[in-house]
Amino acid sequence: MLHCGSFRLDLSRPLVMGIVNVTPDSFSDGGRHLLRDAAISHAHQLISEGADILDIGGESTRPGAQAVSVQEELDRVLPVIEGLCDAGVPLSVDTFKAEVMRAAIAAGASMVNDINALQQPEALAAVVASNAAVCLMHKQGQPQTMQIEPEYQDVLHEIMEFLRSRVGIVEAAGIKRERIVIDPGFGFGKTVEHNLILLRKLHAFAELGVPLLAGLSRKSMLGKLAGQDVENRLSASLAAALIAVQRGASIVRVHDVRPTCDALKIWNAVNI
Ligand code: 7PJ
Repeated sequence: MLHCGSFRLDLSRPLVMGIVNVTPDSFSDGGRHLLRDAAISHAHQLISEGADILDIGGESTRPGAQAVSVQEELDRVLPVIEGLCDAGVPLSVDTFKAEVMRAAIAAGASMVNDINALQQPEALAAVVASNAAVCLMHKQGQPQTMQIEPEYQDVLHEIMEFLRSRVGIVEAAGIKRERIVIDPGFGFGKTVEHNLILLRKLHAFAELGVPLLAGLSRKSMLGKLAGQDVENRLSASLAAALIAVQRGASIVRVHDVRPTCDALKIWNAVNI
């Protein structure tokens, strides 16, 4: 069971986290209200398609993406969280900024998805002071430059040890294990080969004793492997999600909720 605010999520079956981007580049830039309304209606759509959790983000962290200010990020995500806080599924806020975490939790978010793994002391304090769950993700470098020349001696070992250390620190700070999820951070300062090693050896992360989240949906490694641009990566994304689940992922973070839920129904039926 994952303790996620007032929710208790049963992880005996893989869960689907649906991605809700509240960024103007994802929609035609029609202003603040249109952005909010589009995000909320997209979120309701994902819930109807079977999303178990929604991950709401106001700043793109894709390779090379532009940074946004705290105020801009708050202006984007808070109205969406407020609009969805009674939607019946736990809301995760995808942010590395402590101010955004605090405000999002106060507005009803019950999970923090931090690509920076709560390494900022104020971010750690913000989650400690709440009952929200947290996803601790590994990345190498910063989103603007992380894909330039990622380097590891032993990618699996380094990421396992980073996450082991973060789980220890976060637990010692007062966040109980039942609230912690880890994520190797596919594509965050990793070459295709690094990502493949991580996916191949994903089972190893079970040793850390906390649930694993995998985010592979539409990522460039899939584009490179399948020879598809970002609009045509559904099949590759479904294959990747199934492989991740088969190798121990408890949560998959995806754009395409309905197809992923359908694929997982087959997996579940075989794995009773
Ligand atoms: C991830 C994420 C991921 C977690 C993004 C994209 C890039 N959070 N946020 N794991 N990816 N926890 O979706 O292509 O893999 S943004």
